[in-house]
Amino acid sequence: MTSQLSQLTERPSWKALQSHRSLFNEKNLKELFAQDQDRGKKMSLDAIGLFLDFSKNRITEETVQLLVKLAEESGLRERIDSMFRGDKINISENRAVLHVALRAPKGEKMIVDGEDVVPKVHEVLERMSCFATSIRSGEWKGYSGKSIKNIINIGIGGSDLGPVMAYEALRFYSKRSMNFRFVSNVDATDFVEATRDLDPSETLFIVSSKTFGTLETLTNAHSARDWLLKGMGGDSKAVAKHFAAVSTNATKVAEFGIDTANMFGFWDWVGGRYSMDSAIGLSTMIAIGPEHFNEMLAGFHSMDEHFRTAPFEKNLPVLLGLLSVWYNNFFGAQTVAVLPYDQYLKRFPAYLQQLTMESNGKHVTLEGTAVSAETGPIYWGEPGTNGQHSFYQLIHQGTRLIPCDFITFYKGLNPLGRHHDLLVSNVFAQAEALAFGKTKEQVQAEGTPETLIPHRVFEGNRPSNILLADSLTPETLGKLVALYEHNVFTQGAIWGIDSFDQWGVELGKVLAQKIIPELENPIEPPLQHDSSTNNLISLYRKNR
Ligand code: G6Q
Repeated sequence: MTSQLSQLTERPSWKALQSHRSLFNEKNLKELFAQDQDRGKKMSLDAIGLFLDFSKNRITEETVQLLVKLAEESGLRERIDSMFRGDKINISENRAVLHVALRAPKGEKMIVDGEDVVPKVHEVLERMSCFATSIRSGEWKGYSGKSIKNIINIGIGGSDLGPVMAYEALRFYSKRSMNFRFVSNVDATDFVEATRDLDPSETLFIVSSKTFGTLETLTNAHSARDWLLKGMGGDSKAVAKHFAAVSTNATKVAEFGIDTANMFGFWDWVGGRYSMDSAIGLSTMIAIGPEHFNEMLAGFHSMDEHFRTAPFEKNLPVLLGLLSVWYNNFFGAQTVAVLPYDQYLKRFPAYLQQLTMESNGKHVTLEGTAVSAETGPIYWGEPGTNGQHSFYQLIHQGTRLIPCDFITFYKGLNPLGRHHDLLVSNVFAQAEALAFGKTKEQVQAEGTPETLIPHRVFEGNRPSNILLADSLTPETLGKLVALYEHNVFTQGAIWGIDSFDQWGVELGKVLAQKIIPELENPIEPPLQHDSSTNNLISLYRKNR
């Protein structure tokens, strides 16, 4: 399918967009708004309980039409259908990409290699549900007969960022009598700080690793076992009551000594960074309970259905993806800031960093040839209003173009005096300031001394999207995550890359395996790296 496509930059819509782009050298957002009094309402979209105002973008209706045409000429429709059909669209790993099956309701069919995978998904969900319920109710006892109060998820990358983000995002719904912690880094500090005040007899570790072969996770899991056994009198039978595993690799789980009755599986068609709604979400389910977890899955599913069925010009993830392509490829913007105005979403930008950059940080097309345009923009952000007092300066008055996604809610989960109105007023004010700025004349009229005027001018014309939802529920979180998953998919489809592999993380891993014995060897090893690496290894050996 993709091989029949012409090269990206040769597509008629790409060329049309290139010439259309020059319109925005003359017209800024202020003028575009002046031209059409209804622009704010017209350029917004209300779908499945999310409201997107995309009017403050450097676009006209024609831009949207051309971008949609680009999506069509890039085969986006076919790629969406292909993903939902279970085709092996992760070509470099020869795998289907079917995270959408993780949230398919019972009875729906999704086929991988001729097999309907939905029943398997629900079987695992039911087992997770029973396990989570027995932990939450106190029925599950640790080895010394005490109930579990502390859950520690050990995992890294896709087996960590989703669970941490979801726990923080849904903390409002979590069982407050329990503690939830997350250990990912191979730096011992992570493990030591997470466990220092905990009683092993009340602690359950969930070792989350798709492969069960990841250096960081296995190192932390071994330290966890040592810590547990030390605290429980050294009886290795304690492991069965204090360890669960989430993995695709039962053999390795058993080798580690975890009872496979406490193992929850998933499948190779779930990418790590697309797995927070699989068994990798076990800590989330224990925190918020199976019912809320199911609501989250329903949220994911409604976004999947919207993505699969809505026409591109009314499709939230498609629109967001196309806007990213627009700035990335036609304005040279290198980043996208994601700015959630909700403290519970404080780890959402970190989660999105992996989702977006591991997916679309690619330099070759599906055919293995160099991509003809820039790919994956850098995603970053912090929750509002904190960012306003640090890096927003650069967004408002710096020399770079940084499109922003603001996310906020009509209702805060912790109503307290005027807080929520103040919070939301800041979202609207920031987007307004970015778009319309402040002219020299306005600054002058304020009586500003002549020499300070240039410093106080805001050029404006800085684009942003505003996403609004009712409140941060599990269902809304599911919708938001799926929104960005499919946004990433859309961008990847335009560039014609494999958004589902991650070969870029391999080289460093391999080199570290060579360096580990060179650091640990009691006898000075012969070093055959470059002169910098050799010197650093020698220095470390001398000074550690
Ligand atoms: C995600 C990546 C990566 C992965 C981690 C952990 O898409 O594949 O971040 O999740 O390397 O891998 P394991 O779950 O196999 O330990």
